[in-house]
Amino acid sequence: MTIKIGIIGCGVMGADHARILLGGIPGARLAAVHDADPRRAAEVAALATGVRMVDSALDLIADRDVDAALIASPNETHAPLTIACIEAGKPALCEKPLASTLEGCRAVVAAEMRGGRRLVQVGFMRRFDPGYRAMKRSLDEQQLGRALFFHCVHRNAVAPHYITSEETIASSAVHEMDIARFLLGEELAAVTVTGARVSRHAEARQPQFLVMESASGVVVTVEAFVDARYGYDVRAELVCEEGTIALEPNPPVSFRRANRDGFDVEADWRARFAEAYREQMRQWVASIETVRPVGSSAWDGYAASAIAEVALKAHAARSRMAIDIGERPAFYAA
Ligand code: ISE
Repeated sequence: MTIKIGIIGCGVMGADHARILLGGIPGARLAAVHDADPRRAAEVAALATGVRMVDSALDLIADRDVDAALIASPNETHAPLTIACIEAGKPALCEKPLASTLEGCRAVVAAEMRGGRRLVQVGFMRRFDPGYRAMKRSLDEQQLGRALFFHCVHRNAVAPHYITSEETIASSAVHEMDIARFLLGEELAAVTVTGARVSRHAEARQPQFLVMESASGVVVTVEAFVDARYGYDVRAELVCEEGTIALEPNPPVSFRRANRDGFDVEADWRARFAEAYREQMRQWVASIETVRPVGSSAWDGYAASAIAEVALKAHAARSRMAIDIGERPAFYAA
């Protein structure tokens, strides 16, 4: 059986997802696309034959020739479109964030539970990155003993002007909130946020430093900086009782030229996480066939946004804040 996928939103991420699908994902085919700007939709539709353009997002979800939807439209549309997929009984892979407000996240969770079927995956792609997965394996198998610290660096080289100090937390550091919950297999219980002085290259936003504490006492640190001038840079090191495990930079080749030895880095995250995005798509498609959900659930999407919201309060109040996202419903049991 071939799953016919419709993509809503043909901007940077939607177009990237389309290319991944067209590059060959077993059991799936790109069937339809929609974008509020028809020119962008046309550009993506033209990447292959047999990809239809559909006039509205809701029509795409209702389309009899679309089995599942990938939502990569603006953040404010994520919750209503994901709920429309749930009501149509169709699986949805929604880009992060699950919703632009916490109420929106809760509404998606409530709609999915009402429907009685897990249909939603949130696009926190790092859960499919080979490096993070190796860390997870070593933790789960207790190869290095229990975790003590999880140190993270998240530097973006390019960021549009609307990425403020707050967005640095809500849009960038939110990835570390999700991956920390995933790796540690437990909730985050408190957060403190300190801003560094602003970079001379971006005077309107402060680089942020977050210290989060897990329920069992692991300390998670995150440097979130959107104006690194040298390329996209994500690092992570897990410090355990009997050893450490760290992400290696992922390009498998290094160059020697002009008396220097090293590797190239890209300006944004798509190249760094290319394998994770591909694997996310592959496993999402496979999960539709097997009816076994993978990746971040709607509950995880809600959890990441709820933690980010507390971090924003801690940032404003300049004090440590407790995090309480509530009890995970049995419906979302791992
Ligand atoms: C995007 O989801 C990422 O993966 C980046 O690392 C992040 O910093 C950016 O703000 C996101 O939109």
